[in-house]
Amino acid sequence: MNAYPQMHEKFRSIWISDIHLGTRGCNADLLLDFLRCTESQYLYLVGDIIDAWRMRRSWYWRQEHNDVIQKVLRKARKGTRVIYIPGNHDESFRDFAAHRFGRVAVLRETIHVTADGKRFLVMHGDQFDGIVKYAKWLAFVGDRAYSWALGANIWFNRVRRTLGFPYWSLSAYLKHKVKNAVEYISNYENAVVAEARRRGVDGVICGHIHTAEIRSFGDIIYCNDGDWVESCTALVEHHDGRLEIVRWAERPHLMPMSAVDKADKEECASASSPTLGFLKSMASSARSKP
Ligand SMILES: [Mn+2]
Repeated sequence: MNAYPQMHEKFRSIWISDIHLGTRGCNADLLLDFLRCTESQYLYLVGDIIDAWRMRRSWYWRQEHNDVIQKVLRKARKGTRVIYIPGNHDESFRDFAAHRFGRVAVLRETIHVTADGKRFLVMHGDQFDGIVKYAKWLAFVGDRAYSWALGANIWFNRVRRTLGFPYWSLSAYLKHKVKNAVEYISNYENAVVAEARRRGVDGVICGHIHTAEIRSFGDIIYCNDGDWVESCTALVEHHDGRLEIVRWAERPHLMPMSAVDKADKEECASASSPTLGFLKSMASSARSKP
C-alpha cells in the first residue's frame, strides 16, 4: 500500500493543454502528480500535447513523458471520456480528426455543455494567432523574468562600458516587448471571443497562449487553461458547473513527485515502446510535410 495518503479531487471536467511533451520545458512530473490526484468525467486535451515541431529538430523524451500518455490512456479505460483536440505543435494528429483511438476521441473542436447548461466552444485557438509568430514574446512575459532582466541590465552595461560601448537600456527594450505581449494577449482574446459570439455559444475554452484566465467579455465567458511549461495550470468544472483555474505548482503536495503506483508502473513497462514507436512515426510523417 502507498504510505502516503492519496488525495483524489473529483471534478466534472478537466481541460489541460500546451503540455509540449518531447521538449525539455515540459513539466511532466508535476502534470503526472496532477493526473494522479484528480478524477473527472471528462478530460479534454486542448492541443500542443506532444511537440512534434520541436521533436523534428531534437529528440527529448523521458520516462515521465511516457507516463503522462499512459496515465491518460488508463483514465480513458477506467471510464473518463477523453477528448483530444490537436493544436499547432501536434497538428499532424489533426489528420485523425473525427476518429477514435480506443476510448480517446480526436476532434478539431467541440462543444462542451456544463452541468448548469452553458455551451462552451472548445478549441486550441492557434487559428487566431495572426499577429505574432509562436512564442517569441513568451520568454519575456512574467514579473520574475522582467526583474531578472533589470538586474542583468546592470551587468550588461558594465561590460559594454568596459568595452567602450554607450549605455543601452535592456530593461526599456524588454518593457517594450512586454507591452507588446500584453497587447498581443488582448488581441488574441478579442479574436477568440468574437468567434464565440459569432457561433452563438455562451463561452469559449482554449489554450495556445500559455496564459490561464477566466474572464467575461460582455456576454461571452473566455477561459484559457494555461499550460504545463511555464504556469502548470488546468481549467476544471465542478459538479455544479462552476469553472475554476487550478494552479498546481502552487499546491502543497502530499505525494512524493516520483511515486508511481504499481499498476501504472506495470502498464508503462508493457506499453512504453509501442507508444514511442507510434510517436516517432507521427513525427516523421510530420517531417514529410511542407
Ligand atoms: Mn499552440
